[in-house]
Amino acid sequence: MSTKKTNAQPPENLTGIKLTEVPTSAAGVKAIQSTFKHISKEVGLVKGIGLLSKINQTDGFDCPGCAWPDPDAKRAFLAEYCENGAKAIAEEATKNRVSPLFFASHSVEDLAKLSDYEIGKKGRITHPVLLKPGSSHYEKISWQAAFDLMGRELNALNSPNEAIFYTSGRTSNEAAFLYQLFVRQFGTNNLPDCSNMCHESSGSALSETLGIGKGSVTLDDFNHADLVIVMGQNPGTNHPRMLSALEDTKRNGGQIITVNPLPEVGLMKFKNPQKPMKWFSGESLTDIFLQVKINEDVSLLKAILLLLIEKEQENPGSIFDTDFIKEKTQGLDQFLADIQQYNVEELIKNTGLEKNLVQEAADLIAKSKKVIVCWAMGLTQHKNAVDNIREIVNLLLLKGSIGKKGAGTCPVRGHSNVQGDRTMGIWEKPKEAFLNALDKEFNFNAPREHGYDVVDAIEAMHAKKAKVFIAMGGNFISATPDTEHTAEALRNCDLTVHISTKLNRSHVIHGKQALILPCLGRSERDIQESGEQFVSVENSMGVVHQSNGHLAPLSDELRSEPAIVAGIAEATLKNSTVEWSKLVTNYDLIRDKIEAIIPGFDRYNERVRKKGGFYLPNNSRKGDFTPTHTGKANFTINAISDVTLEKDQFIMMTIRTHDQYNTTIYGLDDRYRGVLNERRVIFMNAQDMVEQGLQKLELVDLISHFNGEQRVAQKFLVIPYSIPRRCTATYFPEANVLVPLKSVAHTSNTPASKTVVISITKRND
Ligand SMILES: Nc1nc2c(c(=O)[nH]1)N[C@H]1C(S)=C(S)[C@@H](COP(=O)(O)OP(=O)(O)OC[C@H]3O[C@@H](n4cnc5c(=O)[nH]c(N)nc54)[C@H](O)[C@@H]3O)O[C@H]1N2
Ligand SMILES: Nc1nc2c(c(=O)[nH]1)N[C@H]1C(S)=C(S)[C@@H](COP(=O)(O)OP(=O)(O)OC[C@H]3O[C@@H](n4cnc5c(=O)[nH]c(N)nc54)[C@H](O)[C@@H]3O)O[C@H]1N2
Ligand SMILES: [Mo]
Repeated sequence: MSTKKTNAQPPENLTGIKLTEVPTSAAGVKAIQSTFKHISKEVGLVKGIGLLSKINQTDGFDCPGCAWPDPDAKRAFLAEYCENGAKAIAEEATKNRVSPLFFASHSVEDLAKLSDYEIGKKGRITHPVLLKPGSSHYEKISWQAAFDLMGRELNALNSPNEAIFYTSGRTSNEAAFLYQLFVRQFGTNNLPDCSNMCHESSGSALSETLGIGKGSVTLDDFNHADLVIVMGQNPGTNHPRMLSALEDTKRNGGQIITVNPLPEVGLMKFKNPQKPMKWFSGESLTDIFLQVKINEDVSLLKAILLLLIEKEQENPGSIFDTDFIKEKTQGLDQFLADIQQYNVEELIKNTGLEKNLVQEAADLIAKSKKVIVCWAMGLTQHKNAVDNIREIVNLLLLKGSIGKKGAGTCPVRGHSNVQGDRTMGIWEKPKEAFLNALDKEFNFNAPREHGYDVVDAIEAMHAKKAKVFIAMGGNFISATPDTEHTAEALRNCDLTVHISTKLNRSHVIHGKQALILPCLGRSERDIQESGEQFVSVENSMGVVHQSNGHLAPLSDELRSEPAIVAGIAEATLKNSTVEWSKLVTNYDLIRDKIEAIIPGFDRYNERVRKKGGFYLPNNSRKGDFTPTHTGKANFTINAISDVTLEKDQFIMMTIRTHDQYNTTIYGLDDRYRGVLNERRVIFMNAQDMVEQGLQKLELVDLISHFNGEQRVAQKFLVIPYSIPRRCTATYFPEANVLVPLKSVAHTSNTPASKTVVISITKRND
């Protein structure tokens, strides 16, 4: 499964790189210029400004950019938007159209030759289209014919478990709830989602240790924290509005430690676009920057913990919250016994850091009473990702920093409703209580056997154990690892279906037959029989609120996601106990059903209409850990990285540029890292380059090594960068071909797309 190449990967053409100085601060004037450049190009200036004024306002729509929460009450005067939120909106509200005429003049094969950037720029899909068996072009199909085809194919399977139903995290609560209900009435739990590749490791670690798979903090906690530690996250690009919260922490006297192999510009200096008068203060957000080696966070945390334990032993009760530990936790003795076996010096050596810097960080943590730890993909996408997060919990438990103001866990979610989709039951391993409630309300027997997650779904399709693939949003081929292997898996299917807003690579890497069903985006009005509807979403901090589209739909043919699910369900299920069409006439009816089944949604329709929405219950926020398997918060024993590099091997992390939203490529620049007009680059330590005999902008191939297998990605340009020795970085999706499908995090099964072992070879051309 390796070097064979098809057109599943983006083409290997270079686009004309320009290198600039790495900027010294994020946001500011350049961000505003970039915002207006993207909206005027994609949407038009007047309509674009109208749109910006509605993002994240209480009467507006939820920004599809990320899951960072909005302030509970006070919202910025002009808008709660950021440069990258504006780009996300511009992408969705684009003037460009992919119509049946477009498909008539572009074959699937021709489209596959385009880069993801070029494919995305073709625009929004206007009509349902079908690719018939053996055909070269998609052609128009009626909605009913599309639903009937899906019903026929699904019912022809030997077992419901031969179908896979993927979800990406933009799907609203209402659509997600109907979707999982349909899938379970059809008879399977095959509900993989983007979360499997994202924060699954956080969910696994937090449920085990604290009894809830979600974070504990609210936005207001950032005003009260003594210390915020930001690990494995690049908020300047991926959650720009988080920088305002970090600014609040600093204004209130708190401090910030950043742990990252890269000095990400946004965390170093930030110019709040909402406060231009303050741009000249030039204050740095980060107080202590720990430039850790990739996947050495457990070593770092253990070193810090040992330094803290030493101090605590000198003066018991001075560093740790002994009352909290006694009352609320279990497992301390085993944890202490285990960690004492490690040697601080060796741990620090693993991290690549200077001891005095680690000591400085430990001293700051020692004196802080209220600590928040934030993290994202830099911690969740490694083989020992779950250990990373469990070790963070150990630290917070020792400090008594969970369940009180100004302290707690903050896994920063990606997609704007990825957390809500899970709450709605998009999960291949549903809880018994949830299934019981579904059975009772809808009078059927939901399947109990666990379904496939993303990695298992790919294996099942590859082994021809699954034959129909349906995706509610997302871009499966470009988001998943092992591109060529995954492409073979999709091509094995009898039918692939994508419910999408925009054209993407997954539409052209298809099964024997393929459907694209175009849906409304967040920014568009959703009119059903009873009138205009709103949907609801849950942000990273468990606030459920409404999202109202304001634009006229770009085509009369578009349907809402709930309406599409209802159409598929009616064409597929015989004698369903659910009144699918009726539920879609008025989304209040869907919300009533959600309220009947999922705890925390009482008076859903009333409370979601309140400005700013409502908080879902969260046991760890209240310091109640009774839902864990021991009834207490659990200390855990965690392993340090076991990756060993042979001579001439490097660790590679796959990260995002400032100009992309996952697989949607807004542009070819990574302004904050000084790379313009090129995505096929590899960042390397300058000394490593010397040792390898590589020059700046040298053209190389990358080869990944896993269990004796090799995978190759051709034509990358080497860029010297501030990154620890033996560590490298490339962008996804271009580097996904190198990520082995079977290289996953234990427990969460998340692809280890930030620990890829590679070697680098010069090209002769
Ligand atoms: N504009 C924009 N916004 C987005 C997205 C987008 O693509 N574009 N994607 C959304 C989604 S779905 C998600 S999940 C989030 C992703 O948000 P992030 O997690 O911030 O995204 P990545 O680019 O994957 O960045 C990972 C960061 O972790 C660091 N890192 C990598 N490996 C390690 C490690 O071993 N240890 C430590 N300490 N750090 C490490 C990298 O240097 C990088 O700074 O953003 C969401 N928001
Ligand atoms: N190597 C590597 N791989 C990774 C990652 C990484 O860091 N490194 N990150 C992983 C992470 S964190 C994630 S979350 C996944 C993302 O995986 P996905 O969620 O599958 O991918 P996206 O790129 O977010 O999906 C974009 C597509 O969604 C569709 N879309 C946009 N808005 C809507 C909408 O409102 N409704 C519907 N139905 N469709 C819509 C559009 O057609 C668009 O092309 O990728 C993962 N893959
Ligand atoms: Mo994500």
